Amino acid sequence: DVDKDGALAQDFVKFALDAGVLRFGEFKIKSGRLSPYFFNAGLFDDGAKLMRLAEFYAERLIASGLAFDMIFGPAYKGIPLGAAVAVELARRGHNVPFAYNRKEAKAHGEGGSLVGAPLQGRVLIVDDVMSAGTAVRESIAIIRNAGATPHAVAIALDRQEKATEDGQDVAHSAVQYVREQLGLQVVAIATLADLLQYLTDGADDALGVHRANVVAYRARYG
Ligand code: OMP
Repeated sequence: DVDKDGALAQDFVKFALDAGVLRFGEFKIKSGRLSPYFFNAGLFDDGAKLMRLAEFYAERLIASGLAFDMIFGPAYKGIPLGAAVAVELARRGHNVPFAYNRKEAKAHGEGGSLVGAPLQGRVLIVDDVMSAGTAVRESIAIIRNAGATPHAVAIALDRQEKATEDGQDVAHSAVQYVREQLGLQVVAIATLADLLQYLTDGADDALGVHRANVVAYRARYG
């Protein structure tokens, strides 16, 4: 349902802007690109915001009809996201196992770098943002090494940017690469196109001034 998806995406963009999660300015992002906007999921920083965020992911996931066996939240930001989404899905009658990783392997106690349910079956990665696709490739490697199947990725924002390989921009988008080359489904609450739509339709003139910068950025890296 394209209309319903579009409405959800517009609600989400508004929510992220109101929460200060989505901001305009000049930001150097992980790939080295200089971006006129940044999405900082760490600023979903109270219970109500996390609950609402999880509702958006759950809504999208259920509407997509995606089937999966468990959730993996990659350290660090994917951990609270994956946990919140697992709770919200369970509340809606879809209880699935949840796991996450540590960045540093622990030598004592339970040991290892994976925590929670054993990684097995079709794994849904829950993360914040996809830009050039580096973070998701790391999660895919962790899941494969554990003998499970990386099946899909749920993200809040798809920045719709070109992927990089060895630091070089390549022709395909990161999401295209993940879908077509790696065979994973990608479910995003909102995309850069949704953000641009919001900036175009918005009554708020203060936001309108950012539109040109975002359009220029998309022309270069989109
Ligand atoms: P890629 O690994 O290039 O796909 O970038 C995704 C990661 O970059 C995210 O998991 C974040 O750690 C970080 N990021 C953001 O959080 N928000 C943004 O708007 C942009 C980035 C980024 O650095 O590309």
